[in-house]
Amino acid sequence: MPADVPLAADPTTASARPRATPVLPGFHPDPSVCRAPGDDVVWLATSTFEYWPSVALSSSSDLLTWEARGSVVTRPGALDLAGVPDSGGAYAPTLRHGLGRWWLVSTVVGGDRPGSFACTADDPAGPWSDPVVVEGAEGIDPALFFEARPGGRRDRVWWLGTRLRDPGSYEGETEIWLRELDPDTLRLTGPEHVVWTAAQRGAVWSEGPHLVERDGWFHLVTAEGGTERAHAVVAARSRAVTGPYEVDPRGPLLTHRHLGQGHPVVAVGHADLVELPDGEWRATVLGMRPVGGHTVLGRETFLARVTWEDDRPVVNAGVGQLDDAVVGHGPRVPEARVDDLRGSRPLDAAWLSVRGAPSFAVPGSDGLVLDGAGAARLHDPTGVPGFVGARQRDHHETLELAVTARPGPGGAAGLVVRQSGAADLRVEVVRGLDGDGLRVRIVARETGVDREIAGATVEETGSGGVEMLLRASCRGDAYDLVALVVDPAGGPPAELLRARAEARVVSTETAGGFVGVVWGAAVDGPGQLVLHRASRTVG
Ligand code: 6LW
Repeated sequence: MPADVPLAADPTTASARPRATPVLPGFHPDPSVCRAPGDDVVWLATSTFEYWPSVALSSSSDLLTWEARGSVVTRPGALDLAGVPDSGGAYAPTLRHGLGRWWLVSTVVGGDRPGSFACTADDPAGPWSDPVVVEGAEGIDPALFFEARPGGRRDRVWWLGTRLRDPGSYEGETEIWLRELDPDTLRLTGPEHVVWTAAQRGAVWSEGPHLVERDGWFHLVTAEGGTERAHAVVAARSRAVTGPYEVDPRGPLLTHRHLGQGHPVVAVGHADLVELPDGEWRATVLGMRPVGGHTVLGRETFLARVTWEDDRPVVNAGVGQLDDAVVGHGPRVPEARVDDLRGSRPLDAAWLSVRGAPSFAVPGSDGLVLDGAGAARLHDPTGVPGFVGARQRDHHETLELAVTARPGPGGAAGLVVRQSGAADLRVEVVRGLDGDGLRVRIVARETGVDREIAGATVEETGSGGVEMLLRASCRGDAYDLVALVVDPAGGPPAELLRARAEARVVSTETAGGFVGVVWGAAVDGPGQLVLHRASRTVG
């Protein structure tokens, strides 16, 4: 057959096309996975960047269904996120068990007190120690490895990090270094070993390094290519922790960069490996699911199977890409959540704030009271804005807030679909600087510039504000934004305003950064917002 005759589409291949859905949908990047010896439960940590509390934890016994288990850093003030920019803050963590304890290491990037830190806990469910800064731990993406000494005691602790090469021979050239860590003083000790630059010549950003020991080999699993479309997981191995590491000659362990931008899951990389009680191995990795070229959910956590051939890891053997069938995962619809905040109920662990604890949000009998007097303005680049939100988890999901909005002069209060301080969609009630009258408006904020797409005046009710239902429904490539006025007489709420905004506005591709949409309630400037109820439904 001449080479230029197009091959007929193979229907079996088309219908059997691998499908991959995240095991942790929505903003769950940089997964690090760990199981304590003898334990059936597996724990996973993901980065939280500028959001508070810092470093999210989840647990699972089958690695397919995960339960949110709070965060590592929860004590207000324990980690200084003041001044961290969007997508600064707590970067890629590593979660490990060693010396009879749990360890979590990560790095604060940007802000007043950047640097890598370590926390420990007897139980990963907490309490965790406050973070301790590890002096001299340069760069980002720290990892730990507990090496057995000749007598068998696994008490030699290695700290791995990744940093820009100085001088580098090209932009984005990085190196992975390791040094011993004194587990009592949390100080680095002994000589430094630079063990790795990149698998592929010219590759940028060797990062997310993790060390795994198996049958006398130390396997270095690391990402490269940058966390976007060229992301990849690569492997190397050595007979000694300190190297030399020999690159896996079979090429990347896992990547989707060769599958084209139209593939449903892109940017696949940043793996961590775990051995299960039955001797099977799994990898957690991050990936992105763009719709029409735009990603609103950020980087999500996926699962893959790892087998070993000739003492080298293989990911999803026979398939070579993420595929639910390999790990027995089926697409799952995130469950609906209703947070009824009346009766002085506090927010649960699914709720996040920006750059610090939400001291401006106080539980009250009528709902959670967000008071603008105690918060920075919504788009303030350094302070803690009056915003609380939860991760958007699905491309087809609705957030509905039942609120009483009482903005003061020049203030706003309402619903925010937040990708960053420069990119959001809002349905908000505003009061002019003269203090007279309320307006409801729908705003798309792009590159730091607000654009009102719909607006209407609204009657103030007796409480000095207005009771409303505010709704954002993601429909894949767009959001429907709706404001309804609640009838004080108990009749059905009346729709006041509705507009459609492109999801592009709050996508990673437009806004940049490493997070996904976190949506919720905000007070911006003088005034209050009482959040009575927040519901998240998928479909
Ligand atoms: C993370 C690193 C990375 O620490 O970006 O590009 C950082 N890759 O692995 C944020 O996830």
